[in-house]
Amino acid sequence: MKKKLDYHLEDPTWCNGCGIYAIFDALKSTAVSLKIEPEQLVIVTGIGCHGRLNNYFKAYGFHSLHGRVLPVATGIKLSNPELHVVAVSGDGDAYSIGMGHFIHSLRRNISITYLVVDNRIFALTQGQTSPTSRLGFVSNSSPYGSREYPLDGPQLALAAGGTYIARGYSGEPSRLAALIKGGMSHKGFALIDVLSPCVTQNKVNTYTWFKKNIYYLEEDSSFNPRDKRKAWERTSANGKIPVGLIYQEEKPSFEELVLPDREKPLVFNDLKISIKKFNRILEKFK
Ligand SMILES: Cc1ncc(C[n+]2csc(CCOP(=O)(O)OP(=O)(O)O)c2C)c(N)n1
Ligand code: SF4
Repeated sequence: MKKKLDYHLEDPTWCNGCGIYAIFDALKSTAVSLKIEPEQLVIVTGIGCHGRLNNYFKAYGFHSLHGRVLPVATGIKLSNPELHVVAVSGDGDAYSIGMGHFIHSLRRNISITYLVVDNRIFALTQGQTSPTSRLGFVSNSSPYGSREYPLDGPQLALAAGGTYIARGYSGEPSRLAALIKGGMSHKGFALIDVLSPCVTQNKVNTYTWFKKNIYYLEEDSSFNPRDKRKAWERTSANGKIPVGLIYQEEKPSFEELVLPDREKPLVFNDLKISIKKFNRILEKFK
């Protein structure tokens, strides 16, 4: 009898109502529908509330440094391209300290699924303005209202050569799961920026606010996610926020371009090292 796929490790402890629960569940249901065994999946997280996601998920996990999710995920993917690598960041982690890695991962088109938990605030550190907070947003770090214009992750991804660009909403878990599934099945870098209410620190961008301020691209027959110009228009327009698949194209992935030049990915190499030699190396680090 075939065993049931089970990714449950521990019950999460995010605040009741936190949008990250929906992302966690959507990732689990995607892994089930793609029939991914826990040992075939690696989840790399940054530092923030989102960073606890891999603590609760039965798969390989790497809780990395703030803003350094993508270099770690890149190393894992190149060492063993057979693994599914999912990277998870907050909007601070991805679009502030981790911005350089974000842009370079996009242009390289490495096959990593990148989930950005976009709650428009630095949540774990108790509520500071983030790169996606709106102009005038009042927080602990901007008590008189933010004087910085926000950035748009999907729009930046489009400009940087992204090949799968989507925006999800954690208030719509089944649509979110479909976007994650599309990203995990895509060859190349997949960004899913997820609008995700932080019910404790952000009292502006609530579920009610998002419901009023988003629309679904799949309900608009004039939109085609293969049309880059249309995708640019939608991500740069003022007004309601587009949710859904924004853009997709096919292009060779980084691992396809890089690995045929080497003998084999690292993980498949037989290290052929004797215990004696191994101990001699260890001695050097004492
Ligand atoms: C190098 C470094 N700088 C700053 C911090 C402090 N810090 C921890 S979490 C965090 C921001 C978290 O915000 P975000 O990435 O949006 O994640 P969230 O908590 O909202 O999920 C910061 C600045 C850190 N841990 N490491
Ligand atoms: S502080 Fe915000 S982001 Fe963090 S667990 Fe609570 S609701 Fe979620």
